[in-house]
Amino acid sequence: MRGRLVTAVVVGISLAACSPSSAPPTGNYDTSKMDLKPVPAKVSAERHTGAFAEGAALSIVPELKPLDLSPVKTIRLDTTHKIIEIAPGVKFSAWTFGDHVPGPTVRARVGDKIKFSMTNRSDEPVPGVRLTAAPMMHSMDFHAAMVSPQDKYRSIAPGQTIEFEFTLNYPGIFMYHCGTPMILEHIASGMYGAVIVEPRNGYPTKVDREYVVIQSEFYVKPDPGKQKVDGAPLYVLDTDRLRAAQPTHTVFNGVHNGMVKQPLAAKAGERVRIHVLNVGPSKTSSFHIVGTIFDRVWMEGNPDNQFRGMQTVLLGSSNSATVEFMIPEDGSYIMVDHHFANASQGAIGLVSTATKPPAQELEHHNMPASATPTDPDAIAGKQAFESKCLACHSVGQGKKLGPDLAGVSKRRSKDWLARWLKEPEKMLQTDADAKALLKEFNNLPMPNQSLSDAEIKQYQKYFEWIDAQPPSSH
Ligand code: HEC
Ligand SMILES: [Cu+2]
Repeated sequence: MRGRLVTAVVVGISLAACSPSSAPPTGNYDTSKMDLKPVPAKVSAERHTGAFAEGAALSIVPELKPLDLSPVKTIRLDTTHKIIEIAPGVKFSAWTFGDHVPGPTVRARVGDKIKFSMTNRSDEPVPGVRLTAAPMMHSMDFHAAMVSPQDKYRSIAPGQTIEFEFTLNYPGIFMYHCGTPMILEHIASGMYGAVIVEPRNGYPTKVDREYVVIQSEFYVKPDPGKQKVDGAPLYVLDTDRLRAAQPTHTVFNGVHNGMVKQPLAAKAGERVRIHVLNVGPSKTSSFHIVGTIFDRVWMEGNPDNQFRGMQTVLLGSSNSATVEFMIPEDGSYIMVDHHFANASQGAIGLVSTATKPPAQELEHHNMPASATPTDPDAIAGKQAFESKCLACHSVGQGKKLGPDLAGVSKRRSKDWLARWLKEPEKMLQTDADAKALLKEFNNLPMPNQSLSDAEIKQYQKYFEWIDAQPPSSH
């Protein structure tokens, strides 16, 4: 997908010394040398009309461009209201920075100055679907900055522009987000991103690949006003679920199972660095990668906060970590929030050595378009399967994270399947066939899908219908 990415700056002495305890600190923590005298912000009625995101230091997740060496980084992130697809068929009325969710990643290093500007363009139609939420006030809060929030992070009205600048004093991965009340609603609507600040002299290690993974929650419900997008229901923020901290989707980089469909590429023997930010707004992340161990973990993205040999990193809301690990052999290494209730809501992705992503055809129906069940239960089962199960299963296209389910109604009894769908975790403890399956699938337990008996019946009807099709159709 792209050339090898090698961190350009390597400090000879810290490499030679190798152990962080004998290496000089990578941050310069002398506060007398920090910029603690920012200039006042400027708010104007000038409306910017060009691109919604501008600046050489920006990249779109999961990509991370190499460091732009200029000491002053001019960036623009305008706010928009637009409809984004957070899961197959779930079109959500979002609020954005730079017209992306998550917003573009800023990459810079300690000592750099960020010259930031933002026009509130929430009143403009954006390309694509024109049906968007009402315009409103927005603001920008950079965790990477040390400035007066009342001055720099103030809310601006649609059509207004705010400009301010700040110097990066500490290395790390810092969240940015909208700080306009209700902040919870602005974050849950999509207004967040990351600033990655390298140590002044670069990182102490070299890597072959570098990526950004941002975890966040969505809380959505079908629009009570019954608005539609391309014939499908429009989804809007569910403020009851939001306040109860009960997300409907927990995702990496803005899309349910997004990096299962498009895995992060790597090769056997390579060293990979991932900058992980947990946005929340309300859940923790237990970030884990099945099949490898984090050689180094830099909490909050600062190499001075180093752990070695970790299996999982616990990140509260707005916490971050840079993780580095080796890819031991060919395979698909599964990134999950090891709090599996979150993983089953979509916080799953792959780092894969397969040139052809294993799950490329996810969007497409597995059966010819003409083959559609007629039984209402089987139809409901098919639809539910396509939105909830396709991330891990195919029908007739081979293994993914879980088995190919073609033939499953023949190789398992009705009763076995019903018990499995109801309580896979219990079956994995008690049933020999389930245990064997778990072993075959890299000890990744299928998360309990919290299915009702009625839903289980629908899946079973769908599986039975598949297995009744003539073999040529799948
Ligand atoms: C996060 C990935 C994941 C999701 C999502 C998932 N499964 Fe699974 N499933 C697995 C894995 C992995 C196995 C293999 C057993 C194990 O390792 O626990 C499995 C096993 C199964 C089996 C047994 C297959 C066999 O050959 O006996 C069935 C049936 C099944 N899943 C159905 C479903 C259905 C229906 C859904 C959607 C409601 C679903 N799964 C969602 C990962 C998943
Ligand atoms: Cu906002």
